[in-house]
Amino acid sequence: MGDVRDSVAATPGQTGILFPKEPRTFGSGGSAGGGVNRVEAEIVDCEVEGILPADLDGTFFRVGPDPQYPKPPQFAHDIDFDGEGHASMFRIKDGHVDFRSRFVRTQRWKAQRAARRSLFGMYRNPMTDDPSVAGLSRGTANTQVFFHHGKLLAFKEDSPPVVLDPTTLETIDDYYTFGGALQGETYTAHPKIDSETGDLIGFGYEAKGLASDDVEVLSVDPQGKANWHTWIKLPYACMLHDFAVTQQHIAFLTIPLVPDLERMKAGGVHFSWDDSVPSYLGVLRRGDDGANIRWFPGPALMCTHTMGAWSEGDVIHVDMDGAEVNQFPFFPVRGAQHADEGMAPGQIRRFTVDLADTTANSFKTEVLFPDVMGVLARQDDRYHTLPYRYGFMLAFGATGPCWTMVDHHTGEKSVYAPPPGSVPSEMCFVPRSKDAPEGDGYLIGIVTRKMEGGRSDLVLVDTRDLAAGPVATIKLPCRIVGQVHGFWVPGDSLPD
Ligand code: V55
Ligand code: FE
Repeated sequence: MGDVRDSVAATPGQTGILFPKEPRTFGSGGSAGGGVNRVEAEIVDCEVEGILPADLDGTFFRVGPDPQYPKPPQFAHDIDFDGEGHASMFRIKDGHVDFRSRFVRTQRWKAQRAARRSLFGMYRNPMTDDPSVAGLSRGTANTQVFFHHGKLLAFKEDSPPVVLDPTTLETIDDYYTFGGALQGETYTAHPKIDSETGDLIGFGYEAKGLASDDVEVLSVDPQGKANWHTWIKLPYACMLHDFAVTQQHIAFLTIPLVPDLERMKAGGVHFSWDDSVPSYLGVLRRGDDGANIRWFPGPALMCTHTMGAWSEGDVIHVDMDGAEVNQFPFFPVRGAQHADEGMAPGQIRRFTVDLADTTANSFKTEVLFPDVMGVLARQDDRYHTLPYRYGFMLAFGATGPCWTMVDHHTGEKSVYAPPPGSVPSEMCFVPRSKDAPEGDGYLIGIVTRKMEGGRSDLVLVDTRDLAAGPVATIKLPCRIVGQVHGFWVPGDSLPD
């Protein structure tokens, strides 16, 4: 056992638990910094300003990274994406809102809890781990949550899902493989639910080990039973954060962020930006053998999130947010220590391929709504796989960050811009009722009040009039844990 100062302190000379103050460090600023929360909270009957729709019944689940322990000094510059998953939920029913948050009890969280210190080194770099954790899952479950076949699944794209109790957020299974159907080591944070069949279609990349170019595809039915499984080879190993599913096809757009074993051996993060590779759009017919995937090259683009996707016969359309530069500059340029300079927000990009055109040798792409700059594209989740009309984005408007809704039919857009000093997180669409038309309902999400010590509110705005501002504001007495993504589950599919 080494000197305790080597293991807990990111600040030389510090002997206890203390996160470093320096910017761009893991947990920078600690308890005062905003990026560290660590409070597992419960509030029965939150304060509500305004009127919650009386028939609104469901739970808004969300998850994000929350550092459990500071890293030792040599890893103190690790990135935020490596924080332990901390899930939270707002149960809304009969005009009442109950809030709860819990760290996900991942294998990693439990090992660190027992040791009372950080044991996992840099982001997705097992070469930097404490030898005592060899063989444990590195997954943090910090990226997204989905509810399917009665299970609340928490995702991190480097590991299999973790199952949580949808009522209490207690961890039920820290390594869920869909009953053995998932054969590889990873599962995406962005599966899709087919609105027609209820199937959950997902994939894992780097599925056969660190830096592998193998992708596993798995579809399970509404009972969680596998109904399609296949393997795909990528043109090059890379980050595949999201994908697209239509009624006929699945599609992957490669991101030029590549797993970099040299960087990992040197104790760095998992990915480097490689500007020598193009992006490829790979399209595979659903149910087909992965060997039959067709790859179409095109300009290098970094597209992180799918807004919507559909097929018309042999033509597939995929809408994603993305930019022509590295949007994650904390992943440096390959062979260099420095990041790419251009930290540009994304635009909505439509990718189109006609599979009937046997001469097609590249994907077509165009920018939609050129004046909308943003990230974290979403849609009415009931329209995954189908032609769709409305998209949502966390956009950067004239007055700062805002929620923007775009109408692909009319070309119109509408905006909810919170007051100055208020920073919205990603939003989630809530249908007004089970059978409400597409896009008719509410946007729900956290707004952080910077002038009130980072206090958090959950805001509900009506999609019929976003500019009118919140219908209801669920007011919390404190800052709550941050998030990457959130997911709405209607009450009738939740246990009582
Ligand atoms: C993303 C987030 C991640 C990650 C990879 O938003 C990609 C994109 C929170 O962790 O590991
Ligand atoms: Fe994501």
